[in-house]
Amino acid sequence: MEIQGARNVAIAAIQELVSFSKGYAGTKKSFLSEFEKNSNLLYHSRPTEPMLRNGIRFMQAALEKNIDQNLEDIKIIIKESGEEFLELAEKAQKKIAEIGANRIPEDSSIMIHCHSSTLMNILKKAKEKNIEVICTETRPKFQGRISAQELSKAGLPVTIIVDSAMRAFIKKVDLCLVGADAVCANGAVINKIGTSLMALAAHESRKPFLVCAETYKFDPETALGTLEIIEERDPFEVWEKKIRNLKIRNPAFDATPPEYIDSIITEIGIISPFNVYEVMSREFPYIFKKP
Ligand code: RI2
Repeated sequence: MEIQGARNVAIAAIQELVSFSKGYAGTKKSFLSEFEKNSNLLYHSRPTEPMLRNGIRFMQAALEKNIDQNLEDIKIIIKESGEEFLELAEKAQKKIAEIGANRIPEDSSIMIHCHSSTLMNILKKAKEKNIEVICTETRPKFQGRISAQELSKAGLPVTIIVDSAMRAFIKKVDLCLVGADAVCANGAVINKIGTSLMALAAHESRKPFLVCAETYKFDPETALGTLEIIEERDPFEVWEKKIRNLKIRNPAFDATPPEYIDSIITEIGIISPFNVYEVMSREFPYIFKKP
C-alpha cells in the first residue's frame, strides 16, 4: 500500500531494477542470477498488475537479446531498456490525457471511482471545460478521498459520496470514468472493487462508462489461458475488530465485463473493449508467435 496505482507500482519496480543494475559490482554470472532473482520477486509482488509484468518483460527481452555482451555493456542495456519503458509510459500518459480530455463534453458531470493517476491527468486537462466530478469514497482504503483532494486542490468542483450512493447519483452525471489495473483479452477490465457495480448502474441508467488505460495494462497472458488473479487483501482493512467465527472477505479488485464498457481510452486512441485482443496481438508480437 506504500505504492498505489497500477502505473506507480510498475514504475517503482522498473526504477528498482535499473538502480540495482547500475550499482552492481560482482561478476557477470552472479549479476545474471541476481537480476533474475530480483526481477522474479518483483514480477510476482502484486498479482493483479500486468503493467508491472509487461515492464519487467520488456527489460528481460533486451537482456536476452544481448546476453553474450560483457557485464558493463549488459548493465548499460538494462539501464537503457528500463529508461525506455519509463519514457514510453510517460508519453502514453500524456497522450491519454489529451485523448481523454477531448472525449469529455463541456459542462459535464463525471463520476469516478478510486484513485487513478491516469484518470487524474485526464480530468485536470479537461478542467477548462467547466466539468464537475463526483468521487466515491472507495472502501476499504478510501482512495476516493485522495482523488477528491487532488482534484479540488487543482481547482475542480468535487463532491464525495459513499460507495453505496453510486446508483442514487449516477442519474445526475453525464458519464463515468475509471482507471484500470488490468485489461483482459476478452475486453473485461479489472479495477478497484466496486468498479463493476458502477458499470452496472451506468448501464441501467444508460450513461457512458469509459475506462482509461495505457496498452501496457493489457495482459497478454489472458489470451493464452491464464485467468487474471484478483488480489485478496488483509481483512483488517475492512474491520479492525477480530470476532470469533466471523469471516471477512476483502478482494481488492473486480472484473467488469466488456458488455458494460463503452470504450477504453488508450494512448493509441479510443478503442472498443471487443478490440482488445487485436491490439494485444499487435503490441506483444513476441507472445503471439504462431506455433
Ligand atoms: P493508475 C488502482 O489500484 C486503482 O484501481 C486505479 O483505478 C488503478 O490502480 C490504476 O491506477 P491499486 O493498484 O495506474 O492502487 O491509472 O490497488 O494510476
